[in-house]
Amino acid sequence: MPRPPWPFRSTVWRSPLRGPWLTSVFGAVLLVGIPLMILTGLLSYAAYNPRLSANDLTPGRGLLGFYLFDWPTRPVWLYRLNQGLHVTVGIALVPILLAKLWSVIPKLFEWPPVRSLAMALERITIALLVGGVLFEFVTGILNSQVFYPWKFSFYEAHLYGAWVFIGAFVTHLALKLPTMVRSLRRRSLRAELRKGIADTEPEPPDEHGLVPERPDRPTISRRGALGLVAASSLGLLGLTAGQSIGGRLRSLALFSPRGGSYGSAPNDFPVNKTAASVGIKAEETGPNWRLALKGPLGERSISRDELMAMPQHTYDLPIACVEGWSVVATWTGVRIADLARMVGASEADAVLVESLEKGGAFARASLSGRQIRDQQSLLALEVNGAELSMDHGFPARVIVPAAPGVHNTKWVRQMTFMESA
Ligand SMILES: Nc1nc2c(c(=O)[nH]1)N[C@H]1C(S)=C(S)[C@@H](COP(=O)(O)O)O[C@H]1N2
Ligand SMILES: [Mo]
Repeated sequence: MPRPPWPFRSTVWRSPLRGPWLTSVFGAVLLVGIPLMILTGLLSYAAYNPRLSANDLTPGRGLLGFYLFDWPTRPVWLYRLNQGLHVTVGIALVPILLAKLWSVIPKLFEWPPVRSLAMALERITIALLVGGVLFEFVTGILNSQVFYPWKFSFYEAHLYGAWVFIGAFVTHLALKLPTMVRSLRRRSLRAELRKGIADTEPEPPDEHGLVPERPDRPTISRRGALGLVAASSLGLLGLTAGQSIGGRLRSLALFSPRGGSYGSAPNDFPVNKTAASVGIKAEETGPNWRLALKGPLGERSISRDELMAMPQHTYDLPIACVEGWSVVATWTGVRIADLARMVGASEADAVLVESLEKGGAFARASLSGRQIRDQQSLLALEVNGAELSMDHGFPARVIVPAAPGVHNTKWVRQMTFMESA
């Protein structure tokens, strides 16, 4: 038989650390982490209430929306927790994922690539698994960094990619779980963590081809390798979590693109899209601004002074962005339910909220009947005891408990209440 090309030679991959036990240790961590990613990811999608037309960014989702439900408004920190976990844990899983891939490199370069039908099926699963996980992590992380170098819609691609990955993940789990449990039983983690480099022996030869035929001498102990991966993961966690937890930790969130300053004190918290960047002009938000309300009783046009004269309510509510950052602020304004009543829409199932912003994916959003009727759902006029700043949505912006940040439309121009969406 001719010699296989370079990466496919079994003599290329010679780390004495590789073996089913090490792979299974990383696998066990991912077995906790990946299902958490899947769960919070699917919940995040449901939180968008994509059954309301203005929110549907995946027109072709078909059966993938089978589990969608009416996203609740309590507890108010629900989306904040969900998305904080999704993004923070996702970033912290990167070193573990890379270590796991490193540990199985010889399997990815088997030669000949396909020997039987069973092997062909296994390799297709692996291709979807590895391709899927890399696609999901790369698109997710770039999105959390507010960086969109591609032409496709993140929202659609991340959802479709997730389902491809979920299918491959479940298959992989069913095939490998017994091996994982067996391999973990063979060696004690505690004993391994006591061994230095001098005692680091290769694992016994295995039928999976992870242990090299001719192992090199170790350049790091297994303990050292596990420690390096764990420290990288915890380091990333520490440098990310502050963007969702807030307080003093926020200044540690070096991986958050939403650091820095956003105006003077009460309004100094992260901004998604400044007024200037979306072309909001001062004359549109000045004394001539009117809020248009539409409902079964017809149309009303309301000035800001008239809104200020209505009963005002104040609640502490988070803005929680899909990118993972969140911040709790004290919002004051009129209840959306009170606005609904003014146009005879107390029973509305949905409201379409439109911004002064022209075009742009976030210029409009729908809220559900439950969100309209929640007494903490506000059209806010003030934040933290001060007038809303231009960047936070002056003259008026939506704030709804437990909703994704993107549904808290800023610079509101018009609200259309509908009996049936
Ligand atoms: N009109 C309009 N409203 C908007 C946005 C926008 O770009 N345009 N961004 C949304 C997103 S994605 C988030 S996370 C919140 C952020 O609110 P903030 O900028 O006041 O912190 O506003 C939401 N409302
Ligand atoms: Mo957002």
